[in-house]
Amino acid sequence: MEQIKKKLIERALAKAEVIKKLRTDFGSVVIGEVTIGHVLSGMKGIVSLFTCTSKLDPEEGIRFRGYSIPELQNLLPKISPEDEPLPEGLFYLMLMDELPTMDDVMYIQNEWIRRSNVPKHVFDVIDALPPETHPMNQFVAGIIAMTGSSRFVKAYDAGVNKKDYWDATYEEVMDLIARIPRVASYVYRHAYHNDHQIEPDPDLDWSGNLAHMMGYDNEEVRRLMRLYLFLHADHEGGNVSAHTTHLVGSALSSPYQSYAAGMLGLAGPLHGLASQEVIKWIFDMIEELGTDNPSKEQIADYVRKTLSEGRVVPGYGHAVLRKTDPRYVAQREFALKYMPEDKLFQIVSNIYEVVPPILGTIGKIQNPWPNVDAHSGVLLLHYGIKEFEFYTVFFAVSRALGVLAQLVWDRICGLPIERPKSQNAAWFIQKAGLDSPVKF
Ligand code: HAX
Repeated sequence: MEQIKKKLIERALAKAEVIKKLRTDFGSVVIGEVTIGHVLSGMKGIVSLFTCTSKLDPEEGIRFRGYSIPELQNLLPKISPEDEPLPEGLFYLMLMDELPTMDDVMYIQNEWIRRSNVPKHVFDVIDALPPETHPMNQFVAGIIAMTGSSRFVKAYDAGVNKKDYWDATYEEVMDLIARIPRVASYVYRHAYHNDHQIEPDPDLDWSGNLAHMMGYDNEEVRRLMRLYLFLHADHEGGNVSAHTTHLVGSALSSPYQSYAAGMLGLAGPLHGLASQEVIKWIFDMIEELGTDNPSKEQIADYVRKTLSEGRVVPGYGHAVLRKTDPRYVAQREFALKYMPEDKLFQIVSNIYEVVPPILGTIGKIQNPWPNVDAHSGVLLLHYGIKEFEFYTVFFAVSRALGVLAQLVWDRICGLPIERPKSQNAAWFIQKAGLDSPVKF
């Protein structure tokens, strides 16, 4: 068994035993109270999932295996001191629960290069789709087209013992992550560059290769890619993409299937598609106002108009966070460093000043502050990646790191099929003691 797997399972088995003990010996310990409000407002706040890769604090934001974003910007290996952390290192941290050395990062990077070959029929599937098909749909089609090479399905069909599910899952997860940049960039070139594809460069890191295969060979774009793919990798277990990947995986669907399902959730406008919606909303505003230098008053009027039309202001609000998203802050710092004069960045900065006070006056909105999606698009645009419908694909590439590291842990811990109970309206009405004017 290769070294990383040996090390993983040696440490993980002891932890998995503790999780099993919690289930068997402490299963009756009460950890919360579920109300009708919880169920009918999207189950927010119910602790009902086990995730070990990261944890989200409403005030502080995300911590990956205990480390905040600024801490990891110092602690994770980088190509050079002024660069951004290599996402390979974040994956190692989430999987192994220890900070990687540069050697560890290089091991992961070389493994992903070794496994990165994508079967030709996957490209045929993407080619068969009209180029105007939304890039997220093309991307997921490409992922699903790879299920034929599922190592998990092969092992399951061969009758593998359930205690070894994690092994085939790990192998498939490593294949999948290795192949993802090739599929994503293929979609990009299919959708926007007349199918002129660019071969991978084996000397580049995972993020650098994505930029390269898309057609961007500038070192600053690579740096942005590293930041982007680091920041979007995980946001604990309850968000739609992570929860869906876990849920589908709990039926022992393959990692390809589980990840594809999760990414269809990411493709919704209240989740990862918000990154494209933000740019669309800004461009619509510029067009409607007839200026690319709108004043704060003009922006405020446009925000009020958006709200009066019963629409959301994209990039603002969050189901858990109650402060400015540290992922927004990290991207803002990047912009201040590399593109402070950028016109759209200045609009984004003005929106940041204008939107929270307006949303804050609407009592029902729990969090008026910007989330990760409020900033990502403007960085991509600055470097010429103007096809904003593609932005969620970047998010999907990054999100693979967290949800798939967690899937390996789900299998190590032997988590069972997920199956919460639902009830009909009559049950809730009876529980509430409500005298309903209509019969259910
Ligand atoms: N603009 C207008 N209204 C908003 C709003 C916003 N940015 N954020 C919340 N609201 C509204 C909700 O639509 C809801 O209205 P109703 O009661 O009429 O349904 C009300 O305020 C209460 O919502 P909430 O409890 O504060 O927020 P939720 O947990 O229900 O929703 C969302 C969280 C992120 C979906 C929400 O804030 C939103 O729609 N934001 C805009 C879209 C967005 O940026 N999504 C990306 C989120 C981050 C992410 O997952 N990235 O991938």
